[in-house]
Amino acid sequence: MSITNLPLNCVAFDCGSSSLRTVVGSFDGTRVITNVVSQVPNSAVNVNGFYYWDLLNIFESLKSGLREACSQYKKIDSIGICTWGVDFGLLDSQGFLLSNPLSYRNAIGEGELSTLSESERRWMFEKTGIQNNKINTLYQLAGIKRQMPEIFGIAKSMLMLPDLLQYLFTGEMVTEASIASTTQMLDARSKKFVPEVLEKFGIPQNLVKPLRQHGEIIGTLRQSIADELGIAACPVVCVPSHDTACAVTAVPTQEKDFIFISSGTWSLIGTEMVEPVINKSVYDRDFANEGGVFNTITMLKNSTGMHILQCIKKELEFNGDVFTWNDIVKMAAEYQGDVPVFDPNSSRIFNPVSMIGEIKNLIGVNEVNPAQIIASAYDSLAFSYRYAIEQIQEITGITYQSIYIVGGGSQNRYLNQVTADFTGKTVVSGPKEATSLGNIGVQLSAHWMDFNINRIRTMVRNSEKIEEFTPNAARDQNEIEQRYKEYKNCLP
Ligand code: LFR
Repeated sequence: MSITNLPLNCVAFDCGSSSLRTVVGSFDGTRVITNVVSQVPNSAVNVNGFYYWDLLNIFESLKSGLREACSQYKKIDSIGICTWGVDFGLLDSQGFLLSNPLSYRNAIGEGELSTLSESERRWMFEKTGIQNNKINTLYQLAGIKRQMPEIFGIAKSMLMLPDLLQYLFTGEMVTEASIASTTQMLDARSKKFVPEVLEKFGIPQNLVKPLRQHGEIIGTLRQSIADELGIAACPVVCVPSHDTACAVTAVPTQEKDFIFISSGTWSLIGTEMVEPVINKSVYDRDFANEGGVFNTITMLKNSTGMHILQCIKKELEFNGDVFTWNDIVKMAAEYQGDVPVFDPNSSRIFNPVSMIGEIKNLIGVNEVNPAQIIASAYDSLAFSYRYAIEQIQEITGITYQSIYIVGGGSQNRYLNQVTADFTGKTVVSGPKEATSLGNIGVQLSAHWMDFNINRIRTMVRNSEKIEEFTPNAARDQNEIEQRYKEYKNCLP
């Protein structure tokens, strides 16, 4: 493809566990203007004890997002799809979907992981570079094999969610390294599936699909969909289809060594590397060498993020009251009382019936004061960031000066300031549309070979509002240190 017909309009589908977004990026040769043409809520549906993703609704929502994009822009040059990690669909030999994809919030993988001995866990990390997390595709697949043997028995293909959506849009069954790394079946060094790992869990080798490179064309929009939407069929590009990898692509820096926090439902705290680091130091600290853009590695900690606040907000709204995110932040900012801290990664708040109730128990208070719960949640998140960043510095031996917070959560100015205060580092926040910008940036590399990572990041910096937060010198340092100690005492 060539970059002759500017502006180029790229559609990025950004599917998150709480919203499905269609974003158009219009690139004029220097800057990109993003426009969210559609955003609809997403959530897992509980059926008979299992949480499922409503794939048909997701697909329909993306199609109507595309229809809207076409009606606003007339010419669409390409499409890229990304979603959250680890979840997948199983298909039979004819390519029919066998069930709605399960959600990683099910406990199905937990039992499988818990049967592994310490040496097996180490072996898994050594083979893949990925931390042993119960949500990883591999453990979910092993759980399906045990609990849903009939479905597993006739499955001939496993497609990760973005791969599955790409298949529905183009008919091509492929995968790519960033999303495939979240399976814990890929070797972070060679970016190839590890036969011994699949074998160990009885996963057929041909269940997984061939990998494509970022910037390659995966296929063309099915003619039937183009006809249905009344648009011209356009190419679908292989982008980092894991949302975290896309978000890191759009970190607005030219530094080689930097800390990122991709802030959304999860907070992914890490640094970008050329090669994976697969050693005891990383294993002991529970970091993962996930696949990044253009064969880089995002060495990161999977940490709880806005999920806590999303659950609190839902609970506060249960009786029909409405709280905006500004209301939530204001409650924390204005709260004057005691702010106890807790471990945001406690298994007790992974998928609780009542988030507020569990936090109340974790911080050991008798009365529920929503402002206190929210302030505790924000401070605990900021301490969890500091802790993870210290661990990264121990692993790499580098002292980082700034923290780049990208994604929807980067708009939370209150949390940005607390993070700067608790870490003593400058927080650079934005862009909020990092995932879509990364997706669009890699699509541009399909149109224009010279569009490498530096150019993508320069384009982001040229296009987006970036804000800086420096540590507030007026805050009592002794008090921060004392509370950080209390935070560390809560950790397992
Ligand atoms: C963030 C994310 C994380 C992944 C989690 C579950 O949206 O993709 O990277 O660990 O969701 O898939």
